[in-house]
Amino acid sequence: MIRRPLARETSADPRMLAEVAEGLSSPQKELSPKYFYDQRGSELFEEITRLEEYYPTRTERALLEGWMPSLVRRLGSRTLVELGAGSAEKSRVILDAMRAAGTAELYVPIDVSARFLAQAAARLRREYPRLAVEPAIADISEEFDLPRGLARPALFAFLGGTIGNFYPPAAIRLIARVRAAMDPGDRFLMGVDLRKDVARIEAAYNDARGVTAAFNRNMLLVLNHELGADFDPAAFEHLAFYEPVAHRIEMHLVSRRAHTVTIPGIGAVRFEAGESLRTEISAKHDRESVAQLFEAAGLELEEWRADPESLFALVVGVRG
Ligand code: AVJ
Repeated sequence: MIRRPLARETSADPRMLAEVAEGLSSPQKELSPKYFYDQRGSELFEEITRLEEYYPTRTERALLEGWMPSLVRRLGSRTLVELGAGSAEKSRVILDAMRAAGTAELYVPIDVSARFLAQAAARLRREYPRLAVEPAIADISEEFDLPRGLARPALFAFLGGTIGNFYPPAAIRLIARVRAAMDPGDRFLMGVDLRKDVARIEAAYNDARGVTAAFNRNMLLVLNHELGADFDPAAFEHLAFYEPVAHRIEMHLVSRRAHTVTIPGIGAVRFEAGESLRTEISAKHDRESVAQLFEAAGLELEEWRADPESLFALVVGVRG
């Protein structure tokens, strides 16, 4: 009898398969943090944002609420283009400010998850009946096209501190891609998590309830589901630590014992006892490091707003 392959063996995204194969064949095994975010992973991240230890989301939100009304009025922003929009929760703070200023015309949320985007767009169209909502599906960690023909001036936004997930060359490429889509009157608004007391940062990635640990292990379930891999999440321990030279949090999954994982299309992947798989970097910044990133991408750091404790900052860049 001819055995038909399981659907999941043939439906694996070939680019994901190639990227995972490469990441797992490196001496330091590594996978992209974009693989955290399936339905469950997005829910776990939402839960993280509400944790006592995880200060970035609420700090950024307060900064947006305090600053967007005056910033958007001054800029006269008619379009908001948001990279990695997700559920578009904090986008509302900016859209409300644009509406109050009487300039809100177009919102372009960009995200990988078509479902998330469609849901968010439908909700926003109901809430902002006079706003055009034109979602764009794109993986911002790859080459992607930014929309043209926007109502000007436009505000491009990349919030949450997610720029920290990119190694510097990729971060610069991403910002340079935004810069190439900007007119001289446009602005780039970015959220960055700041360098601070290491214990405070490490606590944000090692919460007492273990939500971040579950979020970290969820990546293995994503690989099982998407690629038909046979990862046992219980065979890995959550590890998150601050790396002070590169100024970043690193999240790893550490194999508790020597074992082998099988991934269709890749084969057997061996893990030694204590061997780690890096799942995320989250770089922390200061004014100087942001200015450097911007300059390398052809932008000038125009404005900087941090909270009173200097936990998190919103920065604005303009074409240099
Ligand atoms: C959404 C990428 C900004 O790096 O802090 C939260 C993701 N990882 N807890 C971050 C995350 C672990 C988060 N970003």
